[in-house]
Amino acid sequence: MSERTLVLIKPDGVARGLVGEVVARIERRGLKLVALELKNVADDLAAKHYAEHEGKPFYQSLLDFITSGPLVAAVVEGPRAVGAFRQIAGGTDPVDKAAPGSIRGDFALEVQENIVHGSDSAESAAREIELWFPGLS
Ligand code: DAT
Ligand code: MG
Repeated sequence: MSERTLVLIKPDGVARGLVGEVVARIERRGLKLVALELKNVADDLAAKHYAEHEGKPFYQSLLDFITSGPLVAAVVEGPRAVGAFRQIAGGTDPVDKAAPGSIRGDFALEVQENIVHGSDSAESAAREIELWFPGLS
């Protein structure tokens, strides 16, 4: 059974020229792009996207980072797409949690500047896809 997930290539990934690299890894795994857009993110979209982290010490810094430059938002589809992309991305902390061979394990050193976002569940994916690509069929 196919599912969808929301992927962001965050401003650090775009600035470092890693869009093609990330897209290649998604496609190589067999996942399909069903939407893809380069965007400058408004404060209110950033706040809605990261609403679960409101009140945490890193929240404001996270919003400043995600709105700091263009990012790429994408909807990715395939069997177990949510888990498959989280696996490709690697754990949140690029050094302590992301394995070498994952996007974060190969390209990142800091927790905040960790290149990509992927939805963490089917429910989060549905919410995030509606936020970033309203009305996508
Ligand atoms: P993930 O992006 O792996 O789903 P998350 O949802 O827990 O991780 O956190 C969202 C983002 O917030 C994460 O990609 C980087 C940042 N972040 C998380 N924990 C952090 C921390 N302790 N210090 C600084 N930034 C953090
Ligand atoms: Mg998350």
